[in-house]
Amino acid sequence: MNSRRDFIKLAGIAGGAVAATSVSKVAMAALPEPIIQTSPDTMAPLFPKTGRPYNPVVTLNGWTLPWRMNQGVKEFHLVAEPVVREMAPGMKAHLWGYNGQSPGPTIEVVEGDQVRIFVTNKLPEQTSVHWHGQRLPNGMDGVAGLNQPAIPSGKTFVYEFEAKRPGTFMYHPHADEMTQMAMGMMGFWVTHPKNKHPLIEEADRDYCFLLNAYDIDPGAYTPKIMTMLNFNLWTWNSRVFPGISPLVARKGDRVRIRVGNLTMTNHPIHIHGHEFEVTGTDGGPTPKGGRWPEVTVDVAVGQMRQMEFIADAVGDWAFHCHKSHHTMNAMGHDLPTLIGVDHTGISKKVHSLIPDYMAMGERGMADMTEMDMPLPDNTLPMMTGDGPFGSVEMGGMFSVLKVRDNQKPGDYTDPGWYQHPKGTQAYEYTGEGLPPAPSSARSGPAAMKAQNMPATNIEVQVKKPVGHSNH
Ligand SMILES: [Cu+2]
Repeated sequence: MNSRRDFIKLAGIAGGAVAATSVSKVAMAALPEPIIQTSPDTMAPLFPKTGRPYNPVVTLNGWTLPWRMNQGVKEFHLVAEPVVREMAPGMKAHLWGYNGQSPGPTIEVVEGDQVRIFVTNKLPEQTSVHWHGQRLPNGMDGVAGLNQPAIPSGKTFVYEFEAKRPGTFMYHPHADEMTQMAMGMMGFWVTHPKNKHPLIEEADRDYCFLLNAYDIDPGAYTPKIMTMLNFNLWTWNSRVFPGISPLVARKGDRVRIRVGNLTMTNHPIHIHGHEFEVTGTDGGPTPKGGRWPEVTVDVAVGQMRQMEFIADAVGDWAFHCHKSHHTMNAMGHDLPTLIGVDHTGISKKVHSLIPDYMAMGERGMADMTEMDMPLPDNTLPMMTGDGPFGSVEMGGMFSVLKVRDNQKPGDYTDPGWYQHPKGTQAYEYTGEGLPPAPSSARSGPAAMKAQNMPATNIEVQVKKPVGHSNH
């Protein structure tokens, strides 16, 4: 939780005039000085100094954009620009984003706020910003060519509208969208309710992040923008495990987690140790009759979901996408399955030709975490993460919900590993007298008689075509 300097810089100018390039169509306003954030840390929530009060959100490995109040209008300044994003310690990506980071900063406002957003384009190509889920005048909707001319390189456009409904939203370009979203241009938007809302509870902890994905070859820095499905970095706010901050809560807290999906596939987001309800989407708060307990919610492309639960179970609980390939980093997909294949001798022979050769996956892939495999510069191990009991064997879209009795309200710092009370942890059995473990190898009943059955069971050896793309 550092790098608050830029916030202070803004506090110093709030309410005062700033000498900057003027925007002809907004006569009363000089541009608010852009605030840039270069740290990938999770920043402390930004409590509003002006306007209506609310309990702010915490953007996972991100931050909230400060504003200035100008005659009752909240003014923000977004700068679309190339950025360097650390995806996890050891790997940096050259992305496009806003104000120094990908994703861009979270914009937080209150229902009924009049909002003015200056968007300066420092990209090498034109852009625009679409305000996903907002009710606004058609000309503010941001679809280049349809609602407005695209913002040329080097120019600043102004968007202005009232934040009409409370809820969970996002923003992203609607100009050369495929390229610009593959490069990381997106951000979160939260509109808090103006008054006590019958369908919106007050949360003690309110987290938000976007699901995104990149295809960056090991050793490279720039995403391959033509990739449609076969991404190799499945990210939350352009971070992969173990670079994703834990979600911290005090026992008994009401926790809200807001998630939006801007990848090219769905993500079943799964929590351990708790059940949540989906209390809202980008369409608004979910009516009470449409809520039920879940431990996994599928977030489809272009959707947003708000999960809510009482963090009543202390511990370190995994929180992740349930697609097992999405909790891996930088993996190649073109490897054959080698479980059960005996490599004895082969490795040695190949090794004499290729010194770095390693046979992988003979017993599964967990060996990967123990291999001292030489990695190219600027990539991450496929599965990693040192937990208190060894490697967590994860990557990608994975984090930990840390619930503690003594976590102070408003404290988002990592409390370290959970200390299990004696007798509450799985352990190795070394005693005698195991209960019987019957196993079934019988064939099941058949609905119909099969024709041309082989005389005896044969083991089927399937050679799959290389490369799969249907995640
Ligand atoms: Cu996923």
